Amino acid sequence: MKCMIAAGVLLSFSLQSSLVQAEPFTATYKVTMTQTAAHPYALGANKFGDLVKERTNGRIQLKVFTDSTLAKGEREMLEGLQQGTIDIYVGSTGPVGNFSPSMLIVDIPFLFRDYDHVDKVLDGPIGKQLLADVDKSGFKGLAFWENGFRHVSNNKVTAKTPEEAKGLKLRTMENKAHMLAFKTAGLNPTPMAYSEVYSALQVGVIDGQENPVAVFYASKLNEIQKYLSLTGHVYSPALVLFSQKKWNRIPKEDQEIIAKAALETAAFERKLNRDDEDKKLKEMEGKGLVVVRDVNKEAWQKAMQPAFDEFAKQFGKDKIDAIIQTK
Ligand code: EAX
Repeated sequence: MKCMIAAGVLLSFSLQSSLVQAEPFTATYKVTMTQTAAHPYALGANKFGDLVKERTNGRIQLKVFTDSTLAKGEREMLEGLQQGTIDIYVGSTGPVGNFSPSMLIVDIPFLFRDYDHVDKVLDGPIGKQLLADVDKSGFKGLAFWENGFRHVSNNKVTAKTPEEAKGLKLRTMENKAHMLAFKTAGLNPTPMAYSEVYSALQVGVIDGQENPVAVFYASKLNEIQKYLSLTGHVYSPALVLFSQKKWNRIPKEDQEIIAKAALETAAFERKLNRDDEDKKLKEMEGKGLVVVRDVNKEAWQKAMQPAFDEFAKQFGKDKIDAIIQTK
């Protein structure tokens, strides 16, 4: 009798546990970004979410929160990832070097020559290593997307040369490489969260800012900036990062689906960003923005060279050379 009861208990236990095991994993993750719904980040995140939803039969869904709604800036978003209060980050590498030091190397001015060079480095062994490094800082690095080549804008000068832009109070990201480069070039770099830039420009707390065309256009900075000078002084990669705390709770097969979808979306997001640049510039010119195309890039590069040399000391010239020599 006792034996039969024990067997019955055992049977119901094993039935229960097999029921628990059969329960499918479901989750909804929040994707956070400083950029607007019109920016390639958001369009990329929507596609990323569609792929994940489709490939998990709707078990895993992504919800996109644009315009800094979940945190005021990218640094705060990264802190949220570490704490597990924010799930997914789509943002620039700008502040990531403060958390994962090796990442700062990609933000050195005049390091990347063109988009082809960018793709070769970020999709090759160097990019893969940098992405793996962020996993030591509370993140799970999924993919490099794109923010773009950054250009200086302001209301005062055409900024064809750094001499002309001397003393300009320029908002930068919280990025040591950018701040040092602008300081070396004679400007007055002022780091600030992106969500504060529009109003700071409006009230004149800062004279200008620097960002890729896609950001400038999506945030309508042409409404409050007179000159956009195509300095292209630095390439700004974007990253898709998951909170490691959240990531570790996802079953392995689902992790693979998510990682693959983020990586696949990279080509789509980068293409969107690149294809529309000219069109966006022309449209803003039509509305009165002065796009300064004849910038003296050599003068900007020369003025930032001492900062470049400083980075060579910091990172090791061999690491910088490995990027430059990637063909
Ligand atoms: O990630 O803060 C910035 O200027 C960045 O370019 C932007 O947030 C995109």
